[in-house]
Amino acid sequence: MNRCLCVLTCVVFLLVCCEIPEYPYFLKESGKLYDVARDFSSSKNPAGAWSYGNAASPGGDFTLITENNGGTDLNSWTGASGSAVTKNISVSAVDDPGNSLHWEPGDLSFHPGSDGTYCVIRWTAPESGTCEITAIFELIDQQANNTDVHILHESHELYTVELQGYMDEQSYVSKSAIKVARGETIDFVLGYGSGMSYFEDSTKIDAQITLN
Ligand SMILES: [Ca+2]
Repeated sequence: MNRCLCVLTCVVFLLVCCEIPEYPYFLKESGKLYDVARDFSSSKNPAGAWSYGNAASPGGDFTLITENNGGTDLNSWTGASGSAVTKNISVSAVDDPGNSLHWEPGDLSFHPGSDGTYCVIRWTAPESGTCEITAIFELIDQQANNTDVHILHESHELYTVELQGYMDEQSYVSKSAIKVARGETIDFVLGYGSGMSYFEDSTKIDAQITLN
């Protein structure tokens, strides 16, 4: 037996005989991906794991939005006090009539209500496991002032930030896997910010949850 073969045999023996407590993270089977924009439904709410609603505060009682405006380019679920969840479901870019807003195909935005009503995009765990979250928020109205953004696991706040002005973009990546039980929720929540005005508060959200 030559020297290389002998070394290889020893390595294989050690791998077989030694207990490896856990596979390295990158060798684990990847989980199921939930994407807030990709998974948008213009016909159902809830749709799969996602639902759109309102709350008086981050983590407050969730009221499901039931009205869809039927738009064929910009499609919105419209809730209390002017709150909305809107997606450009067309294959072309769309600008609002005042040309202060722009959605590329597939862009999803949400908007708070005039009286401080929060707009909530909710993910409900379809099964128990651990999840990882990535999210990017951006104020997309050229006249924007500010909005407050929150991410919650049940009533526990994972992240909060206030966006300030047009094109302010903030992101969140979970630092470690978050244990969730079936039926528990991850909420992406938008309020009208410290300026307490809901005008020009459209905020783009690009968020993914991976459930393992
Ligand atoms: Ca505002």
